[in-house]
Amino acid sequence: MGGNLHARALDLSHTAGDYSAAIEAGSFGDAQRIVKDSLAAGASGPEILDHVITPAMYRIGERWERGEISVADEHLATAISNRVMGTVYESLATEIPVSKERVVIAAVEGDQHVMGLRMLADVLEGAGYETLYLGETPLADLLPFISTHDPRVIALGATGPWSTARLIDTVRAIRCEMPFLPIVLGGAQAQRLADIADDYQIHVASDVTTAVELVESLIRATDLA
Ligand code: B12
Repeated sequence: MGGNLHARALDLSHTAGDYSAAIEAGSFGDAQRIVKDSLAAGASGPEILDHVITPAMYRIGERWERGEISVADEHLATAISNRVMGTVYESLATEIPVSKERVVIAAVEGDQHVMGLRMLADVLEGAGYETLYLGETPLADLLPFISTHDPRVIALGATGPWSTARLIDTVRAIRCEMPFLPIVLGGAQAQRLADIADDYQIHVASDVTTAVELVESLIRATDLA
């Protein structure tokens, strides 16, 4: 078992390398084929999202920061990954539904990094949840939206360092109006809030695989309360 897991991790790191090369070369066809092959070889959709597409996108960011690729190259790689996620979604949607509960998913105002949130929406949707995925949303609009749609969980994303204060404001605003609504946070800035998680009763997830388990356990805990 341990050996299999090790082999799988090794395979996925090779796959991530190949996938990086494909999106850096701007080839949707190659990127799509690599992901299809990996799914056919037994990788799960969430594994592809967390361990293939995500690290490849981080590499795009590093290369852009070093001036090795242009903004246009980054946009192309992002667009390819968004298209490939459609293929991953098809594999997720075949899994047996575990819940029909509603989850609202949004990026905080001023943060356009939404790919991780879309991954979360896809994986939850594939597991049978009803997801309302908004992308980046002004706080003034998010609060009434949550009140109207009454989700079981709200998931918020924040990536850029400029978003930390906004993330805290958003959490405070939600807590003020909805003291018991479970809040799940993700993205690079969310990790920085882990030490104040207890104060605001928030839950921080590092990737979509753990986020789905977290959402499930939060809903179960609310049902028991
Ligand atoms: C693509 C990209 C963009 C795109 C985003 C398009 C889109 N539709 O998302 C665009 C072009 C808009 C963009 C703009 C900018 N970007 Co940008 N961008 C990136 C890049 C290359 C990839 C982002 C991405 O999609 N990653 C893949 C996703 C899947 O990873 P992830 O978000 O971490 O998600 C995973 C987990 O964190 C988790 N997760 C994520 N969110 C959530 C939420 C919940 C609730 C849960 C449970 C889990 C979860 O699940 C995912 C799977 O494991 C990153 C590099 C990087 N390191 O990420 C830079 C990066 C984030 N950008 C950066 C910068 C500087 C900018 C700009 C300021 C550039 C500029 N000068 O204009 C602007 C800011 C725009 C704004 N106001 O937000 C910097 C941030 C610097 C820093 N110190 O952190 C980075 C790190 C690049 C770099 N290396 O310098 N960017």
